[in-house]
Amino acid sequence: MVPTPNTPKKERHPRRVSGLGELRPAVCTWLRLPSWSWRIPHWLGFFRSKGSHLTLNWHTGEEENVMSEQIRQTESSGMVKAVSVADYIVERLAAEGISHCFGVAGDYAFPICDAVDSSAKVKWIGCANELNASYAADGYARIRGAAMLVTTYGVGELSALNGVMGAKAERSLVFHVVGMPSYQNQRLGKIAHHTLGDGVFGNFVDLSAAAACCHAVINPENCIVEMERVIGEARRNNQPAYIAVPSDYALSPVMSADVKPIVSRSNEAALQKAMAIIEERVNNAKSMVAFPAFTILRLGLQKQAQKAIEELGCPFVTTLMEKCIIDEGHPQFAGLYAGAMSDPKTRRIVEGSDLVLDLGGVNLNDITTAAYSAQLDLSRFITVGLDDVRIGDKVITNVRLTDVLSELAKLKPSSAPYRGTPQALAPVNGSPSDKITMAALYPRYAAFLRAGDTVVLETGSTSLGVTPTRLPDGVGVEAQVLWGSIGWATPAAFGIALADPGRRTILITGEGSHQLTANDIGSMGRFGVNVIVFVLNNDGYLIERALEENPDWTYNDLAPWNYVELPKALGCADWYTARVNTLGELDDAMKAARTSKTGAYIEIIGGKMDMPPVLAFAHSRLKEMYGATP
Ligand SMILES: Cc1ncc(C[n+]2csc(CCOP(=O)(O)OP(=O)(O)O)c2C)c(N)n1
Ligand SMILES: [Mg+2]
Repeated sequence: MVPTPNTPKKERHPRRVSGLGELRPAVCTWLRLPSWSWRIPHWLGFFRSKGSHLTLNWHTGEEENVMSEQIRQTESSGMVKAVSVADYIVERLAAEGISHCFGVAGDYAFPICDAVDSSAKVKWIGCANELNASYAADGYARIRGAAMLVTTYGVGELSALNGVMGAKAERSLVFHVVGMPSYQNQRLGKIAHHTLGDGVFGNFVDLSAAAACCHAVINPENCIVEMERVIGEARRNNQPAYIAVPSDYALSPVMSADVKPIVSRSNEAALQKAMAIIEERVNNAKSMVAFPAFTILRLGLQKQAQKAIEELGCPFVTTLMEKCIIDEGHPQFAGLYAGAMSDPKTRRIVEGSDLVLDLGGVNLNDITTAAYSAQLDLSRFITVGLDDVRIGDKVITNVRLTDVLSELAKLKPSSAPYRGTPQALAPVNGSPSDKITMAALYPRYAAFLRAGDTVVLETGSTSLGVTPTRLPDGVGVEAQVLWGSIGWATPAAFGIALADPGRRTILITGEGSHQLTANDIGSMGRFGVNVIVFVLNNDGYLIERALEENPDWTYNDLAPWNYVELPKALGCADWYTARVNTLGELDDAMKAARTSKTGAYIEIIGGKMDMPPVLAFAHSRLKEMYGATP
């Protein structure tokens, strides 16, 4: 059903009926669905395990609300109307806690776009391009636990791949739904647009599937089974799933299937075995430190991890990837660990502990270890992965992270709990007429941020400056440290803000990164998302200048945009905007942005080579970082 353009959403569905009760048996019979099929989403244990991470209606558990009005549609004759494959997919993903769908429309994807636009539960969020949409979906998934991204065949899905692959690397669950040419045309081998002109239609499936942890090519018969399979697998790994749907199949009625949702659970015996070893190691450890990993954040397990750490009483540290995962003012917080760039006390605690409890699989990469300067003995690690526990050479499988956290909270080590002295917020220095230096800027960010803010950090010099700075309690931080694709933060901030309008989203980006995806500032305005944006304009790619012997290569220079004018040009004429050259101007702009009811956009003029200490350190370790032949 193609809605009439510009018709208000509700009026597009005059045939919807409100009460499912009397229709349900008929629908079940018609679809030959067992009556419990209506309960599928309720059975998904992860809904409940997300706890406060998700605040969605389906928490109330009203059966009638589970499958939306899409499924209740009747023909004007009063007969129950078929549920199309596209409608089923949208409704099934809505039941995963998704209420927005990011994407760019295209003809092969029209049936899916229509199903979203017609859905009472999922709102279409058009982005300026598919890369932006994939970044926005990644941001959204980090907050909601899952996101939906719709792109069209070939040209659309391939443009999204970097963002989806980044979500895979960083463990963010994006359902990437792609509309394919019709099965009719595929079967006939027709030459069609968005193909290589070879009559082959499988060219891109493998490429897109590589960016996911699982994939399915949907038809009416396999739809229900395949949706449960990919949802189960994507949840198990917390990584993207790729779902390709030929356009004619998308409109076909979905065929019934006898299927139950797949819920990952620990094997009880394996869990007990793992816990027995962990308990023994914990009891015998003279010193122990916990590393809550970024996966805890992605799975919404912060409270559980905090409880386990509090019961264990040990100090905990974070890498850049877990900044503020638990408040930095927590008495057990022992600092940010980044190899040789750590505070000496933090370094001693981490590198000197005879037990390191890695909760979730911390990622020790070149960035988090400050150019591989960490000195960690991995034989002292117990690594609790999403689905297994590694202790030395032993791997115990089928053990879920959430269950290990619950069990850890029951251990009662005899040693006295660790109590650190929380680092004070850095003092705000400088006089109003001073130029803006990075040394003066980072403490100002810390002073500006407050509980209830989610700060989104872009790859670049600023994030390396902000992360070592103590931030106030109650501030959330999202960054793409491992994948590190510039341009990510602007659309990710958009997705994050949409996912949780109860918090204020603050975007901190360099101007070089911003140039890749700034056009979706327009979408922030369009959808009324009031992000506060800080753009550091330091005349080029500073981080790149620092990571080379020669800072003056011309490829690190940029077209000199008039950044402060962007919101106006992109449809955000009511936003607060300012370009600031001095500390006084910056302080005033920060105050105005904080009180602004609309979005705010501040262009900060910084020094071309003014970099944070960690970047200067990396500059001194280029050989270690990149690996040079001796
Ligand atoms: C998609 C992508 N392209 C290129 C890079 C390489 N790269 C990393 S940081 C960076 C420049 C960032 O510059 P800017 O945002 O201005 O931040 P600054 O370091 O200047 O503060 C580039 C080009 C990347 N990480 N991702
Ligand atoms: Mg720059």
